[in-house]
Amino acid sequence: MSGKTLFDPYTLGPLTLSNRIVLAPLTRNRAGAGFIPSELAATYYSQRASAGLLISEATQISQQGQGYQDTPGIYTQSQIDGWRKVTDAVHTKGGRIFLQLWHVGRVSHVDLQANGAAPVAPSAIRAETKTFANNSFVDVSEPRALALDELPGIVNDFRQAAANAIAAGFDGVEIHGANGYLLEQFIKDGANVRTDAYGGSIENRARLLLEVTAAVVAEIGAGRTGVRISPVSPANGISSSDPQPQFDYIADQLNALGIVYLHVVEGATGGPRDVAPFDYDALRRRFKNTYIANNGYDLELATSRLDEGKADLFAFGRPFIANPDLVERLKAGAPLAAFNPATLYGGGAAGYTDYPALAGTSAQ
Ligand code: 8OZ
Repeated sequence: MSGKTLFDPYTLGPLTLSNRIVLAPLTRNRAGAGFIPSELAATYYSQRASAGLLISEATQISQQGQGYQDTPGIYTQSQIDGWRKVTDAVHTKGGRIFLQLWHVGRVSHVDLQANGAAPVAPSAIRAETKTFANNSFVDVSEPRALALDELPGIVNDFRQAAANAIAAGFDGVEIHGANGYLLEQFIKDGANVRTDAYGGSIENRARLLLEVTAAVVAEIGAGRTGVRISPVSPANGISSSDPQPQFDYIADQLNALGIVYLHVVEGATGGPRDVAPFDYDALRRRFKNTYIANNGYDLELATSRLDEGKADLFAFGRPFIANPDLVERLKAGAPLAAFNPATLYGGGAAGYTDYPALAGTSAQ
């Protein structure tokens, strides 16, 4: 027994977190015109501010990086101003919040792209997945392969978005390298058949993620930069023939860049943890800074993994939707409310900001 509990403070780079429970990024599709976070977003995040760290919903770094209807961006001044209301509300409650930086790559639809252009990808291979556009679920569009000379522009969009996040008052950023989106499309050979310096070998396929991470670190500092990965998740029609050596290499390289945390979706995103063999403990040992574990955790599993030293922080996603005071409920052994799937994506306050806290807790 280590004696540590989930409810003890934790030092994350320059920040002191009040506990080891993290709000996982959750897409809620409630941004307003101009892809600006809604006024309700400030309420939603501040209701959950008793988590040690909040990670925002995935937020596109450019119009090209958008793949779903009504998701927020971080590439215009109005979006920065909208997010400022969120960060102020969270900080007023004593919370800490990172922004998740997102480029969907091929998981998009021509109706979400400028002038109806094709979405971009490492290779012109359409994903077997659907997205939500024009108020309905639709197949994603056929992508076009990015030219080599377009990649510096994407790295720069991530860098600028990180600067914008700091301007909006975020405590740091998380680079979305998971769930079948652009950076993972480069990493995994099911989506990347390039023959240039960004395809083929493990090193080449990791290159874009590592260049993006280095650019973000140079812009805002390693102590404010985290990365999320999902080594064996099949999310959004992605596949990999060699996840263990691929992600062992990535963990080593991210370690060398000095980033503050590695956030790992263990298993299939939102699904079974044992979807494919993978040695997460090996990643944890290679990466020397904070390891955030995610996917299907409950208090019992998180407590035992903490006790075994297998992770430092634990990200809870779905349990936070209907339990804004999840930290207090877990601590008290109180029952957890179930969320309504019908109000998960899109809409207004219903199913977003109207889940009550238990009487007497800080999330009220
Ligand atoms: C659910 C619906 C839309 C997007 C992810 C950003 O899986 C997402 C997402 C989740 O990382």
